[in-house]
Amino acid sequence: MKASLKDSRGPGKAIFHDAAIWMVTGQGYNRPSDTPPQGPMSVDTNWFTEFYEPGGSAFGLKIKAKLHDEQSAYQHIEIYDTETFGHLMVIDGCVMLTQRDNFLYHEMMAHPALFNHAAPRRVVVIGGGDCGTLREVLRHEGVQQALQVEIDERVTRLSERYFPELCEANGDPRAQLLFEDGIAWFANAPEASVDVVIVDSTDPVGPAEGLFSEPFYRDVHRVLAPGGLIVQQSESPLYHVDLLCSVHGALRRSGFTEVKTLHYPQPVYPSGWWSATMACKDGLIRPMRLEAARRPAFATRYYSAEMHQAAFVLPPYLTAALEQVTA
Ligand code: AG3
Repeated sequence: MKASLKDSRGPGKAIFHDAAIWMVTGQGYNRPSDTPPQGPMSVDTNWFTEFYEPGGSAFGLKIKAKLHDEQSAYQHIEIYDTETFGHLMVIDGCVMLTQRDNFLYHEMMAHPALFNHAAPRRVVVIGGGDCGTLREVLRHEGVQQALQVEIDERVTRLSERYFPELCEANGDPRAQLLFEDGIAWFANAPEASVDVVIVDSTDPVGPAEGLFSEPFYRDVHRVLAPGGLIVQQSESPLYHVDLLCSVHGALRRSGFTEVKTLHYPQPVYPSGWWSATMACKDGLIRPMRLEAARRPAFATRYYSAEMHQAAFVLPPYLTAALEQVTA
């Protein structure tokens, strides 16, 4: 099956409703094209809702206050305080993370790849400007260098202010924060110099689109050392099967020898169910380091060796779709 990354996606629009509710709608991935709401929002009537138009669904959070609103050089960033999910970061109308549930995503973006790799020492996170993935990576004692390459410094600066717990490891001497384009960074990085690459991006539109493409994957393949792994956030296993198939095909065509998708809940994203796709530079994805995964030297809330194993078990419809993918 051949699927285009651009299938049925178009610009969305921001709508003001009763001056209290901001809705973002779109034909595909949502992109606001209107002015964001101004001024304080009143308690009780305010909700932030991300409408996912192609799925005919939405997820909303009751808002206590809007804490920040800015147009950075790359995107529109908003921070809200919610009634029940703590702080919420929204980029271009799409929910990025909340304080309450980001552990699901961040633990599953970091720990499966790091426990599937034989000895991860050099890790690069692309995107991930909120630093939540970086924090999980740095929990692994064997990691010697963790580099985060985020295009938009403002995301990190706002995370330091509104999600300080995610940035608590940023001062770790093994951590390095670069603010530049991850695609360009990989194009220039030396061959065989990285063990694990984690792509913690926004949806595959706008600045992140190139992170779901073959030229980028070919560079990642070259930069990974033998035994190296890439893991990429790969959207909803319910809504984005075409994208998942496309990512599998593109990774295989770029030289990756085994590609596997894992899944986990993420209530604040479209459909509430999310995925990451992992691929290895050579050979097969090796089984996880079971003893280490069973007794990690750090606390986790969602990740466990059993959840890791379970996350790779796919429902039959998804297995069937991915089996159709030809490299
Ligand atoms: N990465 C964003 C995943 C995409 C969410 N999509 C959406 N809400 N439409 C999150 C960054 C967390 N480190």
